[in-house]
Amino acid sequence: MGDLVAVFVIWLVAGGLAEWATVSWINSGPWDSGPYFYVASNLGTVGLHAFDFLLEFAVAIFMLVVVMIAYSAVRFRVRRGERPSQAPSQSRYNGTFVGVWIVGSIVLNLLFWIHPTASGLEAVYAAQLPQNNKNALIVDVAARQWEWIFSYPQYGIQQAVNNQGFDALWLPVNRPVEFVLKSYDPAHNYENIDYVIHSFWIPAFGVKEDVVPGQTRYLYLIPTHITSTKTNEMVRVQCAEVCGGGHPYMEADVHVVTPQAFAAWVQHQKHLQASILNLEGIVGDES
Ligand SMILES: [Cu+2]
Repeated sequence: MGDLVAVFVIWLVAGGLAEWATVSWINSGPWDSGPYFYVASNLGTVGLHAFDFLLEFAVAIFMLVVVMIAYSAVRFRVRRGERPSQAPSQSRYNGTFVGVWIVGSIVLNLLFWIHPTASGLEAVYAAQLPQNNKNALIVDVAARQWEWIFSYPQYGIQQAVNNQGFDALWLPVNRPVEFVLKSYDPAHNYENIDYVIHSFWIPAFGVKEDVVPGQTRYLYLIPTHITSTKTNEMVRVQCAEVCGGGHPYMEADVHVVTPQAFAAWVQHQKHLQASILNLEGIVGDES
């Protein structure tokens, strides 16, 4: 009995210290550090909280195992020169302990199924309901071999590009976004072309959705922090389904900016688009 109390007290102290270190790590510095990866959306935050919660439990259980092993190794060891009959009794099994451990594990797993598993899924499903994404910014995403093309139908932008002409995804912070995902090639309307499956993945947003030929898929999320690919590589669109030779390079920069900066960017895109259409002679010269 004395040994059980001793193990419990040591576990309280050592486990408390480990827990304190873990929580400090989780909460260290700004939102983008800590044990989990870079998170910048409402969906990513669900995963972040699940990870933090499970880590705090895992640390406590890990410390219990470490304390039990260390205590037993020291307290019940056979000393030098001691005959086994003089040493503390050695046993291989303890039925009560095994029973308690199994029941405890089952109870913990059931609790983890409720939280963070079911509660997290509930949060993710709720985040996908259109009524929870009022005034959403619509971004049409065309996945082709090997490029992501972003159109903003509400703003008349056909293909958003940066100043170097590469596709770029710009989003205002804290406004819901509705991605409309399709796999097709708006630039080359070949007949009999075999379009392939791509996967729309933005690591920092905690989402990945397959883009399947012939299907239109919808994905809602809310960017929660002003950031960009330059700040952290996790903030980028990356194809996550092997789709041919250019698959690893099928990426696009992402910029999450203030509403004001987004409005300015929209004007810039419209201007860019008008000058490109002019160059191509698609829009007649008014002069
Ligand atoms: Cu792809």
